[in-house]
Amino acid sequence: MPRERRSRKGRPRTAAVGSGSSAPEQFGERPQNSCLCSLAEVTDRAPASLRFIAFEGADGAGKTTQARLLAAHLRALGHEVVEVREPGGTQTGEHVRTLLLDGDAPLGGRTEALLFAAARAQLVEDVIAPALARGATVIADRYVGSSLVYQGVVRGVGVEDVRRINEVGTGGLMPDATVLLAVTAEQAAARRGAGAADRIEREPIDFHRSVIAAYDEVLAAGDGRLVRVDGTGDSEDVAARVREALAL
Ligand code: T5A
Repeated sequence: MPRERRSRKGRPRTAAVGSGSSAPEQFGERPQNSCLCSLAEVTDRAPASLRFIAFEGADGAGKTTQARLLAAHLRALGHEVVEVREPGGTQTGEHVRTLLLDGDAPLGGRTEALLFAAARAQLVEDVIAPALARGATVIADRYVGSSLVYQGVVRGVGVEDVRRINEVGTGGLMPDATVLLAVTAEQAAARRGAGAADRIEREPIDFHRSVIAAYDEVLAAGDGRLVRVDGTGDSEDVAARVREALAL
């Protein structure tokens, strides 16, 4: 199926989701198994407390699609929903996105980490924190988990350093739930197709395999409340799994 990359990625996404969000120390640890698990297995909080939800996964895992489907579901239930995507979502963030993904200038791993965190800091200040403060629900297409995985592990900057940078950038604001869409690197590449690829999407397949392996390690270690959902199959089937896993 042909992809509409420009329309999908070309606009800042800050449409109006319901507010609670949590500092990292509030999160419980995920069980040690790596099978699909429901939120009920990792938290005793009621679904009503899910005000900040992040989608994570490989490039092409289906995050954007699922973020939109979940936002539509919550809006149909009467919630105000704010969708954000990273990097970007603010004027400054979109400039940083261009530098990170479309530029030709060499970028080291630490530079990448700092730039992603800078874009995120602006997004938290301008969009996410105000939305949560007024009671909206925020659905993020990538958040801190992406930096921990891509820069912390795969680029070799170190998870703890990247975590510290992001604690400064976000003021410790972390999602109530992080949905990890599980697909293989080959499935994600097939979904991305042969269209225009950004600087990171052009990395070889081994890079994307490392990303997937790192997600399992890093997010399972307790960075946010993790819900791992099978991302394969039809988008509507995946959306139903996401809602079931979040009890929404
Ligand atoms: N990055 C980002 C970092 O290194 N550190 C960070 O801190 C952050 C925030 C962002 C890049 O920056 C990196 C990671 C990324 O490389 P991006 O383009 O904004 O780049 O983000 P991607 O995650 O790469 O976005 P993609 O759009 O490529 O992937 P998605 O959002 O996972 O997938 P989606 O929903 O756009 O779907 C991709 C295609 O598959 C189809 C869709 O229609 C679309 O064509 N599709 C399906 N097809 C079949 N079955 C399904 N179930 C499908 N779901 C979607």
